[in-house]
Amino acid sequence: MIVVHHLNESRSQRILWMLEELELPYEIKRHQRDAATRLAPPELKEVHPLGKSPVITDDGRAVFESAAIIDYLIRRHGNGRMAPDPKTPAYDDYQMWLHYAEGSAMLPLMLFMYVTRLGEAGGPLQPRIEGEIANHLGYINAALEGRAFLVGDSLTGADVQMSFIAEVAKAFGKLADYPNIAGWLERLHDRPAWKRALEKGGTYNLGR
Ligand SMILES: N[C@@H](CCC(=O)N[C@@H](CS)C(=O)NCC(=O)O)C(=O)O
Repeated sequence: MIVVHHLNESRSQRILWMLEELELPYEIKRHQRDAATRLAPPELKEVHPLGKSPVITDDGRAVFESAAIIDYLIRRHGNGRMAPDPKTPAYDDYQMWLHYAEGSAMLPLMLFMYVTRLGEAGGPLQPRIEGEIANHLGYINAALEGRAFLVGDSLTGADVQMSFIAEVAKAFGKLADYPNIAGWLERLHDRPAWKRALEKGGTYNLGR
């Protein structure tokens, strides 16, 4: 049985969504952020030493890091669904999106969150951070021009992985100039599997 270690209001929401899209049986083990620090509780380190979420267990081992989990679920349990054929250029695109989300696009958004907490002291860093956010959101917005999904004509793990970038950007009020991202996110939110995952995951207020 696949077990998802789900931290409230976190990246593990996209793993619940992924599992709902694949209609796989799974269990949720819930972990609660510390109300003051927003950090994960120490017991998550018993699942994997980093103590981060998402982490899943399956077949007696832990798999961590969102993109690796998405890739694992699709390869091991997808039966050909939600990823292009590995021999096609579409698969290369799919892999690039999987890596790009946390490898590049998330960084300026995280920096924005932390530097904003510094108040005035963080001011000198903000123009550079805003410039990078615009660079990444502009790129994603252009990639979605005239497209329903990031790769091909149907939902893939790339959309699931990249959705969190859009979630965070929206929570930080950064989507006004990026209508393709905003529309794509809205369509993802309309999917029955998304709604089921949200119901199972509980509160999902990002940006705090
Ligand atoms: N790049 C990792 C990030 C994992 C991560 O930082 N998760 C956050 C939740 S969104 C976390 O566990 N935060 C609590 C903490 O750091 O204690 C992934 O995508 O899995």
